[in-house]
Amino acid sequence: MTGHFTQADPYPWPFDRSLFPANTALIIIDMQTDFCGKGGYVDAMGYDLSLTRAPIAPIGLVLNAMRTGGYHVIHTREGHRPDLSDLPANKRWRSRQIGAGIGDPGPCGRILVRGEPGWNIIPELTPRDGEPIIDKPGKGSFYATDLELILRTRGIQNIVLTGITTDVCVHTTMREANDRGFECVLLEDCCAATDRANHDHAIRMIKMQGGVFGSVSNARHLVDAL
Ligand code: C5J
Repeated sequence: MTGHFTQADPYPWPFDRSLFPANTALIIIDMQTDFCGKGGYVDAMGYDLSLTRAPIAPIGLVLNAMRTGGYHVIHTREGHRPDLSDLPANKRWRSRQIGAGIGDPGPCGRILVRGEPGWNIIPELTPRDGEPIIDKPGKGSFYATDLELILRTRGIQNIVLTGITTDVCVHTTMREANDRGFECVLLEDCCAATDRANHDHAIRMIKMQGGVFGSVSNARHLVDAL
């Protein structure tokens, strides 16, 4: 086999074996205190933080390798304006049903509000100068953001997806990217859900139909390929 690619399932990725720094971006989704830190949104909902913290170290390995190799690195943060003008009423209502009202005060400040301590990206994965940070009000990283403009302007075709949560923001972003013609791989040990079975099912969904949303790999395979 020739070209540049990583081992992945159900097909070696990317499909055209064009894995190069200029056309490939690592996207790290929502590695914020609200999703994996004590006192944040996920903690307030009562979910197991050890699940959403598990990808921190593997993402760190991939981030280091991709920075060293000169690949594009992009971070995202889920959060809302302090006046909550971009927070749909149903999203707020649902979050309050589970005791973690978005916009309400908590141990890490107002939950999922821009500028609050809980909204920050965790120190282990702090963005570097020059790495774009996409602030998004929704689950997908394309909706109501300039992510697509940044990717197209930079000539990026291949996207390596990491972050939390596998079944919500990562999956939504992968689907949005796939529909726009981007070639995606999800690194399974660099993602996690608030429920292990949901993570596993989300991975399984990607692999259907010959890779309906792309392919699935892991940190070791990707780092070996770079
Ligand atoms: C969720 C996310 N799960 N980052 N957000 O509400 O996946």
